[in-house]
Amino acid sequence: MAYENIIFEIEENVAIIKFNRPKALNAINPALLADVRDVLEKIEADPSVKVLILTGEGEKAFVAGADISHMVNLSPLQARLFSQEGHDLMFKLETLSIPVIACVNGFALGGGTEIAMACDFIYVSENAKFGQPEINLGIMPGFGGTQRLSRVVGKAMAKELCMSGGMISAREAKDIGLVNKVFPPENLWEETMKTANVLASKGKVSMRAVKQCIDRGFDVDMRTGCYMEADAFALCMASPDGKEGMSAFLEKRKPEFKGEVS
Ligand code: DAK
Repeated sequence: MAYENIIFEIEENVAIIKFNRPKALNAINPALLADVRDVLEKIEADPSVKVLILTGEGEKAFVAGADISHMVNLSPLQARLFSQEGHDLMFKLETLSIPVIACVNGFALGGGTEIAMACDFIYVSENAKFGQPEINLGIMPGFGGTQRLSRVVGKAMAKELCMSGGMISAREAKDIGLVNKVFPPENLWEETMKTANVLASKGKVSMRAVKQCIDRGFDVDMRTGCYMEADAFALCMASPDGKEGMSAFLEKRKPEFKGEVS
C-alpha cells in the first residue's frame, strides 16, 4: 500500500519508514502520524520483520517538528488530541517488539527530536541538528520532549535545550549521550543498514527480552528490574532459539534463529 506522507519499504528482514514531506522538511501532521501508526501495526504482525529504521526523505531533514501550519489553527482541545496521538505513537514505537533505529540525516527538531528519542538508539550524519525549539513559538514540547529528554541527557541539559530553544550539532548530541554514533553523510545509511543487519541476525525472542528489560527496568527499582530480567531470562532459556544458539556454539556452526516462543 502506498502512503501519502511516508515511504515504507522492507529490505529482507529490515523495515524502513522514510518521512516523506520534504517540502515542509518532513514536518509531522495528523495524516503522517496515521500513516506511521498503520505501518507499525503491519510490522508488528509480520514475523519476518526483525528491525525497523526511521529516516527522512530528502537531503535536509529527518523531521523538522510538528507542522506549524497545522498547529497554528488548533483549539486547545484539538491540540490535546494531537498531542495524545503523538504520545500514543511514541509509546507504540518504544514498545515495538523489534529494535528501532533512528537514522537522522539532517534537522531533527521538536517532534523530530521526540520521535528519535522514542527509538532504541540514534545514528546521525555530521550535519544533523537537534533541538526543542517550541519555546521560540510560544509553546512547549508536546510529544514527550520534556519527559524523554531529561531521562536521556539529565534534567539540567534537558532544561537548557527546552528553555533556550537552541539547536545542537551532531557532535554535541553525541557528547551529551543523545546519539550513539556520528557518520559522514555519505556513510550514514550504509552504517545504519550494517547495524540493522547485525540486529536482524539475532533471535527475536531474546531481542525483545533485552529491549523490554532495559526499557521497563529503567522505570522501576533495581531489585524489581532484576526480577524482570530473571523471568525474561527463563523465557529465553525455554525458547527454541535459546537451545539453538547454545547448541550452535557447541557444534561450531552458525545458529538459525526462528523467533518462536515454543
Ligand atoms: N512546520 C511546517 N513547515 C515547516 C516546518 C515546520 N515545523 N519546518 C520547516 N518548514 C517549511 C518552511 O516553512 C519552508 O516552507 P516554504 O516556505 O518553502 O513553503 C520549508 O519547510 C523549508 O524551510 P526553510 O525555508 O525555513 O529552511 P531553512 O533551511 O531556512 O531553515 C529550519 C530550516 C529547520 C531551521 C527552519 O525551517 C525552522 O526553524 N523550522 C521550524 C523548526 C521548528 O520550530 N520545529 C518545532 C516545531 S514545534 C503539541 C504537539 C506537538 C508539539 C508541541 C505541542 N501539542 C499538541 C501540545 C511539537 C511541536 C513542534 O515540533
